[in-house]
Amino acid sequence: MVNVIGLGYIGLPTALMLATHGAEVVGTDYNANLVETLNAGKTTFKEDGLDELFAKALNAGIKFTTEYQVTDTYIISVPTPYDAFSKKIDAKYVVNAVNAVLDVCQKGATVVIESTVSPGTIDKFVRPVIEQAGWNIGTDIHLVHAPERIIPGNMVYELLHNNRTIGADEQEFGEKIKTLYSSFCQGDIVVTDIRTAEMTKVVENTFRAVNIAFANELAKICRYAGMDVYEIVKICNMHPRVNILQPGPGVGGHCISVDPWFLVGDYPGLTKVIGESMKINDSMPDFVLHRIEQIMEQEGIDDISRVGLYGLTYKENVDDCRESPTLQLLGSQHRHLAPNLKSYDPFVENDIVDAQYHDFDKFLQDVDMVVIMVGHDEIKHNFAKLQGKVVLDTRHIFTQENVYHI
Ligand code: SAJ
Repeated sequence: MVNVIGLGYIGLPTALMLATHGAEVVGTDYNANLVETLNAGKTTFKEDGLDELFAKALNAGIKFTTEYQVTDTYIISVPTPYDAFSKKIDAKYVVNAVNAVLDVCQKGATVVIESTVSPGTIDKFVRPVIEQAGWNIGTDIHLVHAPERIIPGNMVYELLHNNRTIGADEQEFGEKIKTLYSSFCQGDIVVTDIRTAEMTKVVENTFRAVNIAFANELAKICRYAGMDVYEIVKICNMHPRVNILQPGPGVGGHCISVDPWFLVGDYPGLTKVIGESMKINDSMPDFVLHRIEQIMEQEGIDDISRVGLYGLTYKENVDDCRESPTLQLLGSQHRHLAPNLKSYDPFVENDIVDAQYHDFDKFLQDVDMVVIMVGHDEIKHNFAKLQGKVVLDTRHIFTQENVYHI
């Protein structure tokens, strides 16, 4: 039996995949409300194909509980936030989960850490906890790190098709966990050591963050110099060895806006490019705010409460608002410039900010200018509804003459 600890964005789909591919799975989460919701037959977030997978997993016998199970294989998939000041990882959820596993597990158990951790976290925080509890790593407990790589919005597909990395102290146990993931994963699975697995995961997200920062910096240069950044990126990307990502209103989510800071926190003197890239991405919501002011002046709009932000999530077609550029913009220190901005998001049912709308048409009625912060399909297919509005499209979905861009 596999006990998956942490039933969030990564743990839940992973548990469901294992359960629908032959493993006996129990999912454990300390959040009793979440467990209750799952036991009531409902999923806790929206994701293509997740409800169908959930139904199949229930049929296959998956169980959800707040209790840790007595078994030989644990997959820990709990959050790894970072300290906003020191930029270092806060490993407390991982450490607590490992401690709770040690309270119940059998000798010889394999503990897989699936949470993203900064390079060295397992050496620094996990091994000491196990050793202090009197367990011998390598005989009593086998440690494995299997970081996920799936992209929110396409998780179910990517769980099945992405290549994976597994880091283990002992090849034999790396291969054992490779076999477990191979039950559903059709991609290649590389087995390496734990520090390499930790580092590759963070490097992958850092690569994307730096590339987006490069695109964002180009957007600033092009705005200053009166050039079209999208045309320039498009043409450059026709070169066989150039692949620049898209500029945008900032970087959100719990991965690309977080993981690179782990490297900056641990190697402050060695991370010039990475640190500056993160600052550029973090500066984009304010850049959008200033762009709004410019356009308002140009268009003769003098009431900021007639400006509405479309999209509160961190990217298109997901309901996740963590670190979202829109929330960064609304929380900006320059917010006094824009105290009454309205907002709307079809994926966000709860009220999370002031002046938030839940009806697209009502939102449009109450604004003269729409700032597209997120390219949800809803807006992509509804350009006609924006007729008569001033539009600032930070995602470059619309290329019509009268649409403004960042
Ligand atoms: N963004 C841009 N321009 C782009 C692409 C993205 O501004 O060209 C913005 C998005 O709008 C969003 C943010 O960046 O705000 C991050 O979105 P994303 O789609 O690039 O990535 P995430 O955070 O949803 O998922 C990433 C993925 N990592 C990589 O592609 C290297 C995913 O594979 C990881 O599993 C995930 O992080 C994770 O959990 O670490």
